[in-house]
Amino acid sequence: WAQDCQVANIQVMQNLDRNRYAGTWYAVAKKDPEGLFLLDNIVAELKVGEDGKMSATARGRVVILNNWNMCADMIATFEDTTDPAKFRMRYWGVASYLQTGDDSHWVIDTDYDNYAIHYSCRVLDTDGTCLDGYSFIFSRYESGLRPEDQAIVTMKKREICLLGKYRRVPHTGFC
Ligand code: ODT
Repeated sequence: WAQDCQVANIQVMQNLDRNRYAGTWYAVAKKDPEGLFLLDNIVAELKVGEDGKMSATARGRVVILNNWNMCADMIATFEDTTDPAKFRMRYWGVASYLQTGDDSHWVIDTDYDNYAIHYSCRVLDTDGTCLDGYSFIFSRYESGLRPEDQAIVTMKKREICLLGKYRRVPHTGFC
C-alpha cells in the first residue's frame, strides 16, 4: 500500500456550491509555503457576484521589512476552471508593498457551515507530487473546529499528504 500523493489525483469537493462556500472563514490551521506570508489572525471573506464569479478579501498579520508587524489587507479574484472546486486565484495587496500572485485554489472538502479545507500547489515536482504549496483549514468560528469536524479534517489532511505539516493559526485580535 502506497499513498497516492500525485497532485493530479487529489480528490476535491464534489459539486461545490459556491454560494454556500461564500462568507466569512477563519483560518485555524495552515501549512506554509516557502516564503511564508500570512502568519496568523487570518480571516477570509468570500463573495459571489451577480455574474456568478467569486472574489474575496482577506486580512492577516504579516511581517514586512524583516521585523515590522502589520495587518495585510488582501484582495483576490477567482477564475473558474472546468472543475467547480478548482479555481485560479489572482491576488494583490491593498498596499503596493504586499505580496501579489496567481495561485491555484482548490476546495478539498467543506460542510459549508463549519469547516473548509483549502489546498494550493504552487510548484509541481518532476514525479507529480507537490514541491511547494500551502493549505488552509478554515472554520466558520474563530474558536476553531468541533471535535466531529476535526476527525474529518485529519482524514483529509492525510489524503492530501499533508498530515503533520500544519501549524495552528491563532486569533489574538491583532488584526
Ligand atoms: O501565506 C502564505 O504564505 C500563502 C498565502 C498567500 C495567499 C494569500 C492571498 C490572499 C488573497 C485574498 C483572499 C482570499 C481568500 C481566500 C481564501 C483562502 C486562501 C488564501
